[in-house]
Amino acid sequence: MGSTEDLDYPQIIVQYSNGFLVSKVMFTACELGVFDLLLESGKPLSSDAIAAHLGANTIGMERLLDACVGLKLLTVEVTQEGALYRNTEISNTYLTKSSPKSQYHIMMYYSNTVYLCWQYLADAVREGRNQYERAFGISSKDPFGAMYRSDEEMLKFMAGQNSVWSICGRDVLAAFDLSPFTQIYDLGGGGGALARECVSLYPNSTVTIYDLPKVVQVAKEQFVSPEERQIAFHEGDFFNDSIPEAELYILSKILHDWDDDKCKQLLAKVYKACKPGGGVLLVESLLNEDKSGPVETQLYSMNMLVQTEGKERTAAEYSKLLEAAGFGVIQVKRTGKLYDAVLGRK
Ligand code: ASE
Repeated sequence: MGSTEDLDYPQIIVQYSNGFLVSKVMFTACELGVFDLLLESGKPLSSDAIAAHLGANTIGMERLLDACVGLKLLTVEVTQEGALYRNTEISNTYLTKSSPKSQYHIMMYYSNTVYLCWQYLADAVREGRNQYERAFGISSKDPFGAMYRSDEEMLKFMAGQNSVWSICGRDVLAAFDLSPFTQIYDLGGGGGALARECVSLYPNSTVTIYDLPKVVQVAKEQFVSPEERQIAFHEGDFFNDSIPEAELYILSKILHDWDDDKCKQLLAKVYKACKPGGGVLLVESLLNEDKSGPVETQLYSMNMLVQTEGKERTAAEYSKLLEAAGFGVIQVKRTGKLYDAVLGRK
């Protein structure tokens, strides 16, 4: 590239046009287990060996591997026995299933669920609403009813959301000193990865994951072990059921699912339940005040349009919602990562 852009070959247009091809190559290599196999094998492998191990076609696999080399997700070394492929450090860390920082599950959710909704992005923009009816033939009235349309879908979503906290959880929880709060509720805490980060960072805290009964059931079965004594559960629907008293409520990627009215309704309930001196921590990806970026957040906001009833907001917009519910002394911390933190006090 460079400052003198060739107008007959506009880099930005080519790059953006190919963006979905790039995503799908990475998602597919993950899904087929390419990175897992190369990690486990401990030595570089030929495309034929990889294809044989993964039960894939040799021609297809060689092409996928070469594209991964182009994307710098693999490296290739040409030897007398032919080309041998190995993972990069980034692939070992983020693209293998077993890594503590694995992003595998969120990629599977993007590739197999989010991707299908994005087929109808133009319809979403025309209509201003999510696209579950077109994508899956199910009612879009209740977005979480649609997102949790099967146990399998719910599990994929929970695992996907969990993987984000393995790389961003610490930053959002360390944005403020939360050590004065020991009794914490994580509303919509799902698979519990953020709760786990919280009790590890604040050893005197207990975190109760408040979520729908079927979410809590799966969280107990698959994500949180009974040995994790500082993590508890509460089954309920936070719009329709009562919210117990606590010192701190975490709403992590909750408000972005809902319109302003629903957000105000929920925050008013949280304010009522909150102990005096307590607070609410919003964990969200913040838009710039003029909405000029960050581009990741703008794209997530498009995703909220196709998948939910919500949107990504600016710090001022979250502050207004908090103030409307009664919260004062609102502090905003941008982490420089995907998710930021906003703290309101009662
Ligand atoms: C939600 C978060 C997500 C609801 C639906 C979702 C994510 C994907 N689908 O609360 C994670 C954030 N990623 C994107 C692309 O928005």
